[in-house]
Amino acid sequence: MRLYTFLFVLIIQILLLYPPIVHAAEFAADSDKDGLIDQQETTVYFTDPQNADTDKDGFTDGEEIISGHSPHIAKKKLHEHDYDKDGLNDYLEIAFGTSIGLGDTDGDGHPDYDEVMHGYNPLDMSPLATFPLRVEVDLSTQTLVYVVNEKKVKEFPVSTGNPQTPTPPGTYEVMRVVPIARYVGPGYDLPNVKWNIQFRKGGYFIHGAYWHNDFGKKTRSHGCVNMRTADAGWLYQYMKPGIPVVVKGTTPKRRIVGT
Ligand SMILES: [Ca+2]
Ligand SMILES: [Ca+2]
Ligand SMILES: [Ca+2]
Ligand SMILES: [Ca+2]
Repeated sequence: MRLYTFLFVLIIQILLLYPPIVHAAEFAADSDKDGLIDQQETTVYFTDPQNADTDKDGFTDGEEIISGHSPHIAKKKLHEHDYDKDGLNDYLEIAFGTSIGLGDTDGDGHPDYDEVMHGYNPLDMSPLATFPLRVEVDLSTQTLVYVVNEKKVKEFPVSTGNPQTPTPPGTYEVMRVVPIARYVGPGYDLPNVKWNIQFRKGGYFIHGAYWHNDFGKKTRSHGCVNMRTADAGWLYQYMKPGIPVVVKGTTPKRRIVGT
């Protein structure tokens, strides 16, 4: 019996040391020779592993992924297409390593989109696996971007402080969030202002602005960062004290930016 046990253990050990080569080959197989292995095609890109040019546009699936184009729709770039319609475009899905064909890649019940926007790792079921979040306001371009794990996931047009009352550049963090506020000052009284995110002492907020539509075009404020109310509402749901807010660039001398 001992000899049999010894032989059995020996065989198991040999198998563990030298797993059948066919497994490695199968794992790395690229049946249609388009540069994407079969497993990637079926679980990540949702392309046809037996057809090198899934969308029949003359470019192989591998060429399209490398050059930032959708392998599913001709003439569309990855960031212009959301194959699984989960809110994360295909470019961001690949950047975060999620499947472009599954809305909940790690199967934890939380959609990829929600996990990424709240700063949770969509490939890790642990609630402790988090990403750094940041808001960046660019005075020069009058834009605000939301950055998750060093990737720009959303961009919005904004109106920052006018040259005589500029939004001060610097690195701040969210101090508090207030759903509805009233702003009163010399010559203005603005009630029912929604989605207020304070980032600097002295009354500096990011907030919705219902009294103009110059976002991305003109500076407008006394130092706050104005957004469309809907855009501010989107950002507000992910904001909490401590999230960095970086204000960079230069306030345009003329009030008109772009067109
Ligand atoms: Ca392939
Ligand atoms: Ca193609
Ligand atoms: Ca998607
Ligand atoms: Ca998930």
